[in-house]
Amino acid sequence: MKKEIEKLLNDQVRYEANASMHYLAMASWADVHGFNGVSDFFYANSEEERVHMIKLVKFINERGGKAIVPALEAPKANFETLNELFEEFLSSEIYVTEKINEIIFECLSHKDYNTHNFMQWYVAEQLEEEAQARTMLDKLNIIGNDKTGHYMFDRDIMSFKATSEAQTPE
Ligand code: OFO
Repeated sequence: MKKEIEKLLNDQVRYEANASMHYLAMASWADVHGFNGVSDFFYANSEEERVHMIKLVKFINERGGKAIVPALEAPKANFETLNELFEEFLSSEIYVTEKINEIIFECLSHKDYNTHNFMQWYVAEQLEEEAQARTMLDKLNIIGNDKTGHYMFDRDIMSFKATSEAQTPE
């Protein structure tokens, strides 16, 4: 594996690890504020990001590179509103998508078609996650400051997730 690609993949390990910790902090905030559905949603997302990170670590090592387990900064722990939480979720996903696109670009310019192929899974995953974050933020924007609306959003969030997954084209 080319050193440039190995470096980008190791950077990606850090972004996935950061997303995992970021979502863990969001889950914990929701947990202590009584939003149990939102908290379950972010605990599950934190776990998913950890899986994405491990997949990259294994790939780098299998291809003769050396995966680096990164040191991380503490994630933001306090949020004012559910909207703020989901705005951060969407911007985190948009950021990760940009980073994945950079890897795809470099894979093509270095003719690394194996890594390009491997990264297609991440491209599809980002499409789904960004769409999901947008749907949830749209719902919260409709709800505004209505407490009953927040209660119902929290109750229904896992079914939104299931629905958006079912709607994702193969
Ligand atoms: Fe790793 O899937 Fe989004 O960030």
